[in-house]
Amino acid sequence: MNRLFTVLGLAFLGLTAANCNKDDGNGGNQVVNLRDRKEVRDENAKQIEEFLAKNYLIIEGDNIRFDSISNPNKPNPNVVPLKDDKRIKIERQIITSDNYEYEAVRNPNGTTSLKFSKPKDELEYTIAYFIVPDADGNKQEGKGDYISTIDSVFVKTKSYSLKNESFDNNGNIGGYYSFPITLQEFALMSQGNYGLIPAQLKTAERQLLTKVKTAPTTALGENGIPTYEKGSAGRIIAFVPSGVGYFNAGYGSKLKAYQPHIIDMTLIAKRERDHDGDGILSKYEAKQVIEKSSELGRALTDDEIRALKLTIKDYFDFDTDGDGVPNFLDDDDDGDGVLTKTELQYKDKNNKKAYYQYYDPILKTCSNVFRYLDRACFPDQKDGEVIWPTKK
Ligand SMILES: [Ca+2]
Ligand SMILES: [Ca+2]
Ligand SMILES: [Ca+2]
Repeated sequence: MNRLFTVLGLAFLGLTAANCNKDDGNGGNQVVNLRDRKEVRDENAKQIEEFLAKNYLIIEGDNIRFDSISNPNKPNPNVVPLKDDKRIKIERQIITSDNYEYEAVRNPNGTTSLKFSKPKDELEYTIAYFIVPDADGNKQEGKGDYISTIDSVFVKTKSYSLKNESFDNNGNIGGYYSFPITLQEFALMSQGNYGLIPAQLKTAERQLLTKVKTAPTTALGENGIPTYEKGSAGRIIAFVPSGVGYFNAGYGSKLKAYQPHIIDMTLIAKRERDHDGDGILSKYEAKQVIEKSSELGRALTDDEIRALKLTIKDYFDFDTDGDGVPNFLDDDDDGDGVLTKTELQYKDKNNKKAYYQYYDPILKTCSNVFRYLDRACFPDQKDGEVIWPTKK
């Protein structure tokens, strides 16, 4: 039986961690009573459509903003509402919340694992968005790579209320965001090193980032600031209902509770993760990816993974041993007590430790299932050597 951490310090950590996943806004204002999510969603949908009909887009080089048609700061008779603006194409994407929350649980063997629970909000939300054009009218889709929903990202953000008031931005440089926390980050946090834990974007924000690509190359300039060719990073503006944004928390004095927000995001770079440190990149630890790779006998390319249209739910749903910890966060995927990393390991011809790739047919040691996913496939140990059974 797993039991919850009872050590006071660690319980506090768990709380802090869970709070990171919630709609806590951190604007410092009072969190108001919860309203019905569906009612708020429908109200927000109307507010966003109204915004698109009553506001217009101002492009001044890199500076993109909106203003009200009926009450503009600088009256201009030639403006068209956002919904009719030919310079952009407003598209819509239906999403559901991917706010998985976690708690730390102690295993019988004294180790700690993270138990995740499904998002409580299962409503579908429609997100209006557009890819931001540059000064020449070209869509800034990004010239680098698409991201997987579980990659960490380096993004420049600016957030606005529907009154066109900016309430948050992360500066000229951008910031590093990650979801969910990796086991290594969790360990750091448990030691009190919060400074090294990346921030999280709101659920709608991180899902919408999959619409654009990173800059093709980024270099670290002075002071560790990533530099990239102007216009080469993907840039997207999304209109976010509060249910998949700040919800009842709002943000500071400018974003009231239950109000939608607008986010302008520039996707600069991504970082692929191995959340559980088992030697398999998280992007591969989804059922559909493993199955296809098993069939082809090779790793899937990023394009092939993208074609599978995986959401973060697909990653959370893949739990081979059914212990509540998805494979991408589980360092022993089949729960046989042998770490996945050990199951991938072999000695090369120089007697050095080496690792098979996750799709290597040689890992079908006992059956047609890779041995790190087959609980019945268990090695012997002889004189400190791991000895695998031979296929029947
Ligand atoms: Ca992994
Ligand atoms: Ca794993
Ligand atoms: Ca195992």
